[in-house]
Amino acid sequence: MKSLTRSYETDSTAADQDVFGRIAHRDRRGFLRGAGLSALGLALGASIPFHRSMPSGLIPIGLAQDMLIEGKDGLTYLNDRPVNAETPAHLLNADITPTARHFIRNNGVPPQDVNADSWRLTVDGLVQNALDLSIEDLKNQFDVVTRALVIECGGNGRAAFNPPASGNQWSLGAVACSQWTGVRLGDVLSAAGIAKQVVYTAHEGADTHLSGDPDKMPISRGVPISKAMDPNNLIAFEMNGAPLHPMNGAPLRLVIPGYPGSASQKWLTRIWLRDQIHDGAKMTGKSYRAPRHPVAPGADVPKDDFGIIENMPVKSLITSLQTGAILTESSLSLHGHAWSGAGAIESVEISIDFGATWKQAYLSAPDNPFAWQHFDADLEFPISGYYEIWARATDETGASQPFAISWNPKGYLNNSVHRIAVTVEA
Ligand SMILES: Nc1nc2c(c(=O)[nH]1)N[C@H]1C(S)=C(S)[C@@H](COP(=O)(O)O)O[C@H]1N2
Ligand SMILES: [Mo]
Repeated sequence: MKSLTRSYETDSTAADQDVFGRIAHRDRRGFLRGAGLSALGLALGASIPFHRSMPSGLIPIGLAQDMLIEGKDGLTYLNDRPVNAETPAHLLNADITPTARHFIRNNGVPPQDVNADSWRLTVDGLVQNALDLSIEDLKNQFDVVTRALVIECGGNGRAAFNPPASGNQWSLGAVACSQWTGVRLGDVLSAAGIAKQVVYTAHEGADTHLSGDPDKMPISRGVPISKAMDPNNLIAFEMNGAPLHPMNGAPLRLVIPGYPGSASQKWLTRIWLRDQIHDGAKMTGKSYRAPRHPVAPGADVPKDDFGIIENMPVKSLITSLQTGAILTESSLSLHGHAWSGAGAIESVEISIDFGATWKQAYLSAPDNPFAWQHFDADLEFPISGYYEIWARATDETGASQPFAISWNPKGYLNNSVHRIAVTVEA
């Protein structure tokens, strides 16, 4: 937990909002009120009989160690301001990620007013007719579709970089495949009428900058117009059959699968069509950029060698057990998921002998493009001892997962082979 203590020391009201979002508030005397209280009770595993006496700015010790956000379960919190939390891989075993297990990656402070009835989305810039739509308008004027779509943060896997890269030290769990319901982004852009000069989209959300400066946005990214028109992109108002979770962009967000998660603007208020590559917050400098060619770990890469990250790489995740598992039988049924921003997964292979031999896993077809696919393998361990289970996916372009990390200065795109260590005591 990086700054829970610090933020409570400097501004406890803001800290409460960061921690609990809009679900809790302090009353005039500084006591915690509202739904946040039950979340707090939940976090501590009990109600708090003397909560009325709990002064403002006092960090409940039980919470500082295991901060919980209502509606989230089992996440590991990397930071509280902004909130960043990932899901341990072994808690991602479900084929559709439950909302409670969908990671949170915030760059700023989520908006307080997230009323779906009054929410507006503007589509403007180089369009024939600018649109100003309510969520009801979206539902009434466009096809409503449901798709299982992967969102993965560009920095997922950064914690394994050596030399380390600064930024959230994600291990493996800044990825999820929820079921999203919404309208196709391309349909809405077509309705606005795309001018022929358009090359890029620009996305804006209602969250605010950590500095409190209203003129600064925490993040505003875009995608090439050709990517924007992919029929798999959604403007989503539901996840897993319910309204979006407040931390995942309620009431409206983009879901642009295949690209880094940063393209999927949360709390979406505006899509602006531009005749140049968007230059909003975290579009410029080295944000979400990587060297166009492989570089040695620790290399100092000239600025001009960086390119904007587009498709996310092929990747697999073993989810049915975690490192440290002790197996009391010599056989094991393994389960996990595989995905790629470049297309469908063609195969997943498993090794239990440090890559000397590989066994094809059974691979499911995707529910729809950009849904993750699932693999199953029955493994047999010859004798008791220490084993590593390795998983390696290959996508339809022939791309596979490397053993070493494709090191880059900002710590993006780590898709090295997933390894789990187990001990067999059969
Ligand atoms: N408005 C807004 N949209 C945002 C962000 C943000 O901070 N603000 N973070 C982005 C990043 S970097 C990622 S990886 C995804 C994460 O989505 P999730 O928090 O729902 O998992 O949201 C993206 N959309
Ligand atoms: Mo991200």
